[in-house]
Amino acid sequence: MVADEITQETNKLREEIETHNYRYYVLDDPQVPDAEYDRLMNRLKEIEGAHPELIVPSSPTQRVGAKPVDDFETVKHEIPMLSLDNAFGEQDMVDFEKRIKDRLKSDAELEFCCEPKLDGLAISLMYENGELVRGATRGDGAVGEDITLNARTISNVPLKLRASGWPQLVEVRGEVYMPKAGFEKLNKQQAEKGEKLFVNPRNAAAGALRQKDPSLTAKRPLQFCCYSLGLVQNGEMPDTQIEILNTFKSWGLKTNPDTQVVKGVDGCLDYYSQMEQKRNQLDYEIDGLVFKINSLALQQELGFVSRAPRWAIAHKFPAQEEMTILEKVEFQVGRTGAITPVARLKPVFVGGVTVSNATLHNSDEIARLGVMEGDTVVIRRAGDVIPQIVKVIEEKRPDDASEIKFPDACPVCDSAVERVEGEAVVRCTAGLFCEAQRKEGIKHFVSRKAMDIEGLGEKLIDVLVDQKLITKLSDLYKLEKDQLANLERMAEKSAQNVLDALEKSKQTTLPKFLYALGIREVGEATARNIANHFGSLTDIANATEEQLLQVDDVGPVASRHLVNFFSERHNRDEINELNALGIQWPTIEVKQDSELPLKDQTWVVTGKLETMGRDDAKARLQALGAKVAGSVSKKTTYLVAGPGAGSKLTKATELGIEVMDEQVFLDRLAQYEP
Ligand code: I6G
Repeated sequence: MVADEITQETNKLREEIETHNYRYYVLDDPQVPDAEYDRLMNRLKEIEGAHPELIVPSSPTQRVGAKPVDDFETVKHEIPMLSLDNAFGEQDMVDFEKRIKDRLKSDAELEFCCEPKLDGLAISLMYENGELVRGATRGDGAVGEDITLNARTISNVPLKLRASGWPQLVEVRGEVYMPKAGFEKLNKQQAEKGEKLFVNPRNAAAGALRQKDPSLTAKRPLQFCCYSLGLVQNGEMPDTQIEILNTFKSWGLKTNPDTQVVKGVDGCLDYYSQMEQKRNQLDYEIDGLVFKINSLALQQELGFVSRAPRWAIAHKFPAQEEMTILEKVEFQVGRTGAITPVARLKPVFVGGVTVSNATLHNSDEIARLGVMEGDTVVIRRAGDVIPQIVKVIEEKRPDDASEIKFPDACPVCDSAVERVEGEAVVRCTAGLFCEAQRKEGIKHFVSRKAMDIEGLGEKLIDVLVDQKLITKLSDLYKLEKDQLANLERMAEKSAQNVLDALEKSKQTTLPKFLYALGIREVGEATARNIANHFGSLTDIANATEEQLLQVDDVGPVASRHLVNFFSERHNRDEINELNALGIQWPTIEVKQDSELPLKDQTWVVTGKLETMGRDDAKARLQALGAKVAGSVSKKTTYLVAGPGAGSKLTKATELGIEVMDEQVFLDRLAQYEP
């Protein structure tokens, strides 16, 4: 190839890669599969390898590669990076609006630009003639640290701005953060390597950004989202906050898709309610919302007080981390015999609720935290997740703190416990002879997604097992009305309701029955896939590990548990007994992939679903032959949108794609599912 052609191909590759980055990170609408992106990147690396003279700092290959630094240089912020005042409730917001109106001596309606407040670290990015020339931390607001090399490794930070019209020098400010999924993956890797876990995504992001070796920062899943303008030289910018954000977006910088302009404090409070609902579905953590006067002219008129603007406020959500005392640790035995330590805490208000228990997972977690009974601990409750202990405040340890000893026998049945090589879990070895496992197994069997036996609540099951009225699943169907009616807090009517529910549950489906058996690693979606693949319980029970591995979603561990379960004589006898008592289901007609009803369709699921998790929805669609994609495009056939749906819903509406709510989705599934 002649030199000119090589230069042309290099430029074309860079442009294509940047466009894909923009579509992926800014528009949330990838155009090509990852493999194609990798192909372009590899080709560019190949050319640059052969022609190093063509390498420029803004090439997408040049994000990583710089050598570690000894120390970060300091950077003086020409315009200080201020902090925001906080509002902790409605009254604070009302007062905020009033202060503004008083200061402006006007009662005219105000327009606010509202954005989520990401829980990360503020940084500044300086672009000169459209090229990234400097990245800096906020530091104390006046002086920060030069983290240019690390900022360059963040995949959605443009090394070169898109479009045109940028001022000769423009400073973009925003937040570096670690998305929840990336944080969880990182902590899993840390645990596998036996290294220290990060307390929360913010700490993980802070650690990553301050690495002296940029190649380490590059390995961390950091993202950047911009929210304000700093220094501008030789150029014009729009005169409202929202237009500035839109301009940033057109330059290829990520802005928050949930940004809105609202009127007055009532609009701000509505936005707060909306985002409060949506908060747990976001794939990043936010600790509140930021409200800014939209007009820059009014912002200027309002000015600053000490170190915060008068025209902006952060309306904080209730704290997700709090300190409390771990009073004692108790051990619970689950359905599979796993013994879980549960921390009993001095009640503490965190993340909007009072928390008095937290999981400690297993003995490794206790060792990792170095926690003792009596310790002061930091509790974290993020979203609907079970509260966790993230840290021990060792300085506050009392003299009488006591070591947490893992039991060497089952706390319920006193049988031996075992710890399987390579697993962190300690299990009771007694199986269904252990009362706790029996109770949990029965509770699982009757649960809504399994046999769905209404009226047989957890307390009633505890009593039935304690009084030896049931020892195995089939005993449920042999219960008599008198036995039930004579129990405490039961009467004729409630006893009859339980019997009716038991009778009704006898007509079930194969996926539900298989799930109800409570085989380890066989969740609802897996059970459904196995049932659809084999069609009958006899075929499932006779399948080998290799045959089970053919099923979507079934790995070696699940297939081993399935084979073990069905090779136990007492399990087969119990199933026969349940069938003899009238439990039945229709056989499923096994379909080839090409016969599946949703083949050739692409679905996207967004927002919160009431009756199932998004993973379940995905598995159910896949079992019917549909492809399930992560983003909406022209190829999308249907979008299922639950409450809190955001940009995907907007996009689907724009593209004229059929959108259905959860009820319509369930009806649609019911048409096809066995
Ligand atoms: O810390 C901040 C988070 C989010 C901000 C901020 C923001 O806007 C969405 N905006 C400003 C102006 C400042 N801090 C100082």
